[in-house]
Formats: sequence, structure tokens, C-alpha cells
Amino acid sequence: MNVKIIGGTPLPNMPWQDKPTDCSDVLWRYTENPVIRRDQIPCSNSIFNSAAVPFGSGFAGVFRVDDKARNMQLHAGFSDDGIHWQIAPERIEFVRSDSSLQPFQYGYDPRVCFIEERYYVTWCNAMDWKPTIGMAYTFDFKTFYQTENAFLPFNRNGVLFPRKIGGNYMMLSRPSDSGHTPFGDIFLSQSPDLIYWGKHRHVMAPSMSWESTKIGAGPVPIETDRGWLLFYHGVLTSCNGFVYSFSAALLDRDEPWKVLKRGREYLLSPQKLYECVGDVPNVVFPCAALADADTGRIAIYYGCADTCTGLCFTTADDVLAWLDTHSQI
Ligand code: BMA
Repeated sequence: MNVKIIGGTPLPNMPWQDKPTDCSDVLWRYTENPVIRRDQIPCSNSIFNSAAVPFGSGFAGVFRVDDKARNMQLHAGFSDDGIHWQIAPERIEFVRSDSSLQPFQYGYDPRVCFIEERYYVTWCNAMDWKPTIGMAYTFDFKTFYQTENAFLPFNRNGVLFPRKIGGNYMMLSRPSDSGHTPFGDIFLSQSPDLIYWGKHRHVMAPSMSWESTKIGAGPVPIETDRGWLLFYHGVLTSCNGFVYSFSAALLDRDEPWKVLKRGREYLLSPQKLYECVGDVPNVVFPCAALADADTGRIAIYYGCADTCTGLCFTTADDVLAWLDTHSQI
């Protein structure tokens, strides 16, 4: 392994399959995809765009479950191997210590970030039915304490960094509108306390054709000795609607609004049947990544066609080597 993963832990039991010998891509899919079915729990219409993290001797997660009334809900879940999940049949009931906090109206696209002994959840939360970035923390994935929304509407894809950088916590986000948002850049905001956010910086705008409509941060960035490895989704508008793919970028370790490398092509685009057919066709949408500090193996959880959840694999060495030869900033 050339690239070193910083601050991570060894994850010998994380999901993994070796790259197929006939695969020339940087990312390869789990052969048993999807790992989470749309009807895995009684109330679910679909389970996708979800977050998993190492927890205890296994894994825990926060799952986007659209129920059969088509409400967008968040459910907690646990797994021994990161592949077979026990997802709670009931949605998360957030504890609100301050009754003036906005009540939960809906939740989607969660990310989970471990910072200083707590698992922070960020998700797209409604304030008076207007989307912005909701926040909560948990110690055990049983009780979740909701805190202040990070930003005013309209915003989506809030993704925390796992530690303070230059004295502040940092979050990527994508200011948006109230609908299906035909635009969107990734910005970075800073906070001394995970409550008040400011010192906003622009990170990147859509650039290449595959991401020409909008982009948004995906999983929590992975710290490496070369910078923060960020997987991010990009959207192309075709004559048949949006197509969601994803790629990778490398952000400066100390000033992560600075983009060091950025893939000029997608790494994964909707090509398998379960990515092309579903409630929203042609969507691959990554929300979480596991990284093994010992081997550099990376497993990415991604939503497929807004319906089910898939896994794909790569290594830190493979992605960085690809960025070295396929970058266009
Ligand atoms: C975005 C979000 C995602 C979804 C994507 C494609 O705006 O709502 O949850 O996967 O659209 O429908």
C-alpha cells in the first residue's frame, strides 16, 4: 500500500471482494448487489442512499427508508459483516432537548460521521417543509439527540469531516432550491462547536459533461497522507431526465476547500439493471464508505435508482493512482 489512510482503524471484517480479473475499472460492484432490498422491512417502499460506519465489533447505520405512504424516514440498523443488515422496523424518534427545535418532518440522504466519541448524523431535514441540513448525534444507534439545523433552507448533502481542521469542524454542503434543483456547487462551512457555521468557502462547481447539472458530496471524506479523498455525485440532464453518477476528488488536508485532484470521468454510473430501473431510474448515489487502514481497501454504499442499496469496492491506491492520471480541475 502506497497511500496511507490516516486516523482510521483496521477493518479486517469489512465487506470485500477482490477485483475481477477481467475488470479494467477503478471501482467494481459487489456481485450479490443489491445488499439491501427495497422490501427488507415491513413498512418500506424503498431503502437507499444510506450510511454505514464501523461500530463495536461490527457495523451500524442510518438508513433512508421511504415508507409505503411515501414518507421519507430514517431508520437505524446493525450488521455483523456490513452486508446483512437488521434494520429497525420503526423510524428513529429524535430526542429534542430544546422544544423550539424544528420537529422532524422528513429525512433523507443521511451521512454518519464519528467525531470525538459520538456518531453525528447529518441528513436532509425539513424546516417548514423546506429542505436543509439536519443534525443529530448518537452513542449507540438507539437514542439519537437532534441538534440545531446547520444551515437555512435550501440546502442538501451536508457531509462532515471526521475531525477539526485548523481549529474548526468542517462540513461540505450543496445550497439548492425547494424542488429538484437544476444547479449546485459544493461549498465548505466551518464551525467551532458544530452549532454555528460560517467562514464559508467555495469548493467546486459542475464541470464535465457527466456532472454538468449539479454535484454534491457523498460519503464522509477519507483522510490520507495525500489529502482528503472525497467521493461525490454528479448529475447530467439527459432528454429523459437526471442521470446520477459519481467520481472522486482529492482535497487539501489543511485547507480542504482547495481541490488538488478531480476525476474528469465518472467512476461509477448507472449501468446495472438495479441502478437503471426503480422509483427514479438511472441513479447511483453514494452516502458512506468504509476504509481499512491496514490495506487501503474501500467499500462504498450507494443508493440504486432510489430503490435499493448496493456496494462497490476500490482501494485508496487505485483511486489515487487514477486521480494522478485522470484529473482535470
Ligand atoms: C436528489 C435526492 C436524492 C435522490 C436523487 C435522485 O435530489 O433527493 O435522495 O437519490 O435526487 O432522485
